[in-house]
Amino acid sequence: MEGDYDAVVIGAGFAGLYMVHYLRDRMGLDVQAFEAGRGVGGTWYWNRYPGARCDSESYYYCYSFSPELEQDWEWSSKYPEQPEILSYLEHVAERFDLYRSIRFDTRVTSARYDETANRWLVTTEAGEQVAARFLISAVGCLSAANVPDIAGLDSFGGDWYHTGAWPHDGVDFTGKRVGIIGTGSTGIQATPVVAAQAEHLWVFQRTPNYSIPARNFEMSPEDTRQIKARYPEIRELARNSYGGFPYRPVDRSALADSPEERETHFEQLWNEEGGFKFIYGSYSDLLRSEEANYTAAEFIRRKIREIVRNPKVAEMLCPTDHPYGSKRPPVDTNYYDTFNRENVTLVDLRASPIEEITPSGVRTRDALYPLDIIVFATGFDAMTGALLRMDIRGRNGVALADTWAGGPVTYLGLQVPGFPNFFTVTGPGSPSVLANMPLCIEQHVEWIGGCISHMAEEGLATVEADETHAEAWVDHVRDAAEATLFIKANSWYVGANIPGKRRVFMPYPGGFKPYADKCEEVVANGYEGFVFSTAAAD
Ligand code: N01
Repeated sequence: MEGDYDAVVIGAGFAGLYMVHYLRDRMGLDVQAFEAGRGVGGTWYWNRYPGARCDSESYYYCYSFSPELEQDWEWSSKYPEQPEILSYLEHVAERFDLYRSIRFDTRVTSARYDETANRWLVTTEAGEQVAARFLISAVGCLSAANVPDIAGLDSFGGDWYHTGAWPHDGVDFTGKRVGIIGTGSTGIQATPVVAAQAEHLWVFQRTPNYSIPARNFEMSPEDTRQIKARYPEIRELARNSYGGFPYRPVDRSALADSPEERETHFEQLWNEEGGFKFIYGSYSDLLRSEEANYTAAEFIRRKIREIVRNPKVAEMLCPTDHPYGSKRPPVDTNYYDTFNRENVTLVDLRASPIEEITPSGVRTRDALYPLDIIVFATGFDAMTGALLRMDIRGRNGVALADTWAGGPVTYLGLQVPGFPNFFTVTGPGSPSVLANMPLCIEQHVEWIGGCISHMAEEGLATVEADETHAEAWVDHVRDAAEATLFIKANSWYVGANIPGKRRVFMPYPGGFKPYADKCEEVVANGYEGFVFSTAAAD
């Protein structure tokens, strides 16, 4: 055994960094974090693909726990690029002296709960083993890259990359024939940037997507000054909102406006605001009413037809098989316009699916596309993938993979029955990916810290989600999802992108504020739904 800690944290992205800071510096615990990457940053460490940038606005896609940090850090633009967000996280790690508590280049492969000792035994890829009383997963919701199992990939004579494991030295597309597979948020960000470099780009599209222009801009000193002066109000707005975004709540149905009024409103959002305001700051029922949603979807389809000059290509780009926003809405810079370039071709995989990858390129049912580089923008085994790639075993050696065989079971996305003293930051069943991630992370970290403090004050040895409460929570998440249009799409929210994955709606769609209120209510009711013990094996 190479260490015995109060807590082991897995991951050093937004979640892991704050978890380490909170437990170590605010609570005085002995904490060790493990991180598979060579540096901090999590998703912002791995996703270095061209065009990678945040599609939430910088002024709220950041920590709120330190007013000094908030005031000191300067964001260059509304939607900063990946290197800038990574610098921010490196700055946080340095500023709060977190590096000394993180072991890098160290992948956790298994964690087993030893009931007699009340310890989690955590093993790394190199075979090192440490013990800890608390095990906290901060592995992120979108960190297990999904490279589709396409016949012949091994035989490909060119280079291929997954966007979520991008080479640190970058990739030079100059003079290359490039294929991008996937048109989710990532593919949509990468396409215009790769197109500007490559000799020719083929975009392999299985499902067309609704993308909203980012309308990015440089932050002027005056923008920054105003935001910094308003931070308490901005954070308050975010904490009291559905999505964790600091937008004024809109209480109007899209159907309450006349078609002309709606058009004016959508035009203003599309042309001036851009980004998530189109969905979260426009009308209150876009994700609840098919009729209301249709008005937004039609508006976007009209825009696509206006922008893309070739009517056939425009039609191929128009989504028709799912409501707007039922898949995570992408935000772009010049995505649709890129299909007006001579060197870009859209390939419709619905009409002609990929059959194999050959030494020279991608073969669909109808054609062979000779390529030098293939970019897989094919997403992630979301929410459960990174957890299940580790062998996590709770009481009686039961594997998390078995407990979750029918889909993830958690109470509030925080704990799993049968896995004492194991917490998941933004686990399945929490708002996480449906809301502003840094805010969701802070709320979870502080809740977990509060729970551990409570245990110390009361002399409690273990905490564990009660099975009945966890099952009721899973039912509640499902019911909440069924009241929305989210379930109308084959998205990664339901695991549809991973062949064989059980179809379960994983994030909590009831809203950040109601969720945070529920977490507080649980505490006020003596941690209702959590079971504590004073001795480990009672
Ligand atoms: O992944 P995705 P992503 N053959 O799963 C296609 C976050 N993010 O990396 O829709 C052919 O959304 C798949 O097709 P289909 C954000 O939360 C944040 O783009 O399944 N195609 C789809 O088009 C986002 O939602 C930022 O039919 C295949 C694409 O690949 C999440 O990450 C930036 C295929 C995958 O889309 C994931 O986005 C970027 C196959 N076998 C991403 N398998 C920020 O700025 C999959 N596809 C914060």
